[in-house]
Amino acid sequence: MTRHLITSAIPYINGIKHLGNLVGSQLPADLFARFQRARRNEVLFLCATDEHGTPAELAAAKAGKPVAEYCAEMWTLQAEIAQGFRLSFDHFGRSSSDENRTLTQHFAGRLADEGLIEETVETQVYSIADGRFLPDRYIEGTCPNCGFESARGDQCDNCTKQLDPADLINPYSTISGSTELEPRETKHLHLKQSKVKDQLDNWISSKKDWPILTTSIAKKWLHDGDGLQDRGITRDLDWGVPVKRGADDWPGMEGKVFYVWFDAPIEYIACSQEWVAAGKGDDWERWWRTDKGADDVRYTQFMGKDNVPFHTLSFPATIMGSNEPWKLVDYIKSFNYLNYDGGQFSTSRGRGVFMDQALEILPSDYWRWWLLSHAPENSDSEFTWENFQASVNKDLADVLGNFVSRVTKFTRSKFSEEIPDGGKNGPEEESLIQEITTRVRAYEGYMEAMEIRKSANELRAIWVAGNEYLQTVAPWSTFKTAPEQAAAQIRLALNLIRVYAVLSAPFIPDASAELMQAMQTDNDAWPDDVAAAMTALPAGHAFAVPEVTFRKITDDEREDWQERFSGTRA
Ligand code: B3M
Ligand code: ZN
Repeated sequence: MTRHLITSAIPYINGIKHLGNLVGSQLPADLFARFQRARRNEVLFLCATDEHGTPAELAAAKAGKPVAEYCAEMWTLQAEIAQGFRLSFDHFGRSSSDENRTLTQHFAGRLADEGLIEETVETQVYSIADGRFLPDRYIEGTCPNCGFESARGDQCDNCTKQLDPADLINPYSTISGSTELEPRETKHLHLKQSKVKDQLDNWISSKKDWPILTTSIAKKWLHDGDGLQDRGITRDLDWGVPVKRGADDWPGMEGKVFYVWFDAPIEYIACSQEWVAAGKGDDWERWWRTDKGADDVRYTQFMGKDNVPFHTLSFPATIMGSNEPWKLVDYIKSFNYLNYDGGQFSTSRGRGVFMDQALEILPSDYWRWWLLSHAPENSDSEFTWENFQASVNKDLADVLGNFVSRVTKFTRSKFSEEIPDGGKNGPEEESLIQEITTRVRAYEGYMEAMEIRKSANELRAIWVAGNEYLQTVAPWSTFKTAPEQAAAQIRLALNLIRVYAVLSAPFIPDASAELMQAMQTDNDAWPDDVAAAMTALPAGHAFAVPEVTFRKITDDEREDWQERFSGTRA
């Protein structure tokens, strides 16, 4: 049994995420967690909200609420929507937790003790109109790297380069729009990432199996231009983790907070402490401390490509620099972007389908299937309503749904609502078992490797094999001349429904649960031996004909939704 620690990038608290966000981190992480649990491995799957920094402050100001109150409300909302999508986190934490505050201050203290923190008096952009400094998202301008016109002060959304507000060309305040900005001096802490550069470089070079998307981004920021830059890890903001050196005050840093990207990844660890505090687990150290057994843990992170620099460089620099036995990530699965109907999903412009809206129009399985089977792994991919309708109608309704419905209804009409006895497997049955065995082994391999599209393709092929078998042996015809043989065919097909439920559960958990219920079994054992799995439900075992497992999306609905989601969200 392997122990899997799995984290998804923690979504910013400011508002509800769109489907592009979902498919880039939380959803594939959930797929992997569910698969590992199904294989009977021990899993700790964590996610949280990222509550600090300018995104939270700006959104709270816009909502006219105190930021703490805004965050508490949005956490509840995000947790509900995550539940709606059946994201099976063992804990959904908050980066504003006491645990994260203490741990973040602890790391800063350790880094300072190791000589990796430099106190600098630096020049920051001050807005005269707003009467304050403008860190990160409080300032926008043209990206010096790619020319994108609304690059934020901390990162360019277009080319992913990490930026400093002072780098921006034609900068303006996002609070007031004012361009009346001036440089002013302020004291800050810098993390001397350059001192751990070689260690980071060796570590990343040793990860031969990582996706190219992950390593290429990491190597780029390690070696391009001036190489790895030291990073400012504090901000002139009110909201965030107060700057302290462990439990001690940090002279000269009063009234400042840590940069959101310093404390956010530390929340992965703090979240496991919150999980214990919530009474859901009793030992977080065996997941995170290599001196407490975490050497055996396999740690996988899921994230969109824009988050890769922080997870391959900044956070590992914190961990390595602390010189304490913390677990480092073993594998980083990163994603390209999902586009929306000829353009980009955009939170700021409200463009695309957002998680709450998606659940209002269709059950989560429909979205899970489409998003995962079209995950932007090797390149950006695009959501179109035509494609969504076609995939759902074909894969879910025509292939899987139709198989289940034909088999169960035929059995009920010609036999009874029990698995029929008599007959035995012939060459057609043996060849189906062989094909499914080959495909299940391939499916396991892809799932283990987090090759999501390939996994979905293989699962679809497993569903198709059942349909083709049914078409070939045609039990409805066999029944007329050789009812015993029809009984054997049907017994196999009914057992296949249970196998489908088990294999499909990581992708479509609700439908799988319905199928298990229809087959009146809680035997969710993985088909390690497919031939044996095909006899798990014996003759005489009762079942029920399930309600329509998947319905089709009509052309009218498609047109209606396309129209409804073409503009910007109110
Ligand atoms: N909140 C960015 C994002 O939601 C950021 C991820 C933090 S992961 C530690 O894409
Ligand atoms: Zn750029």
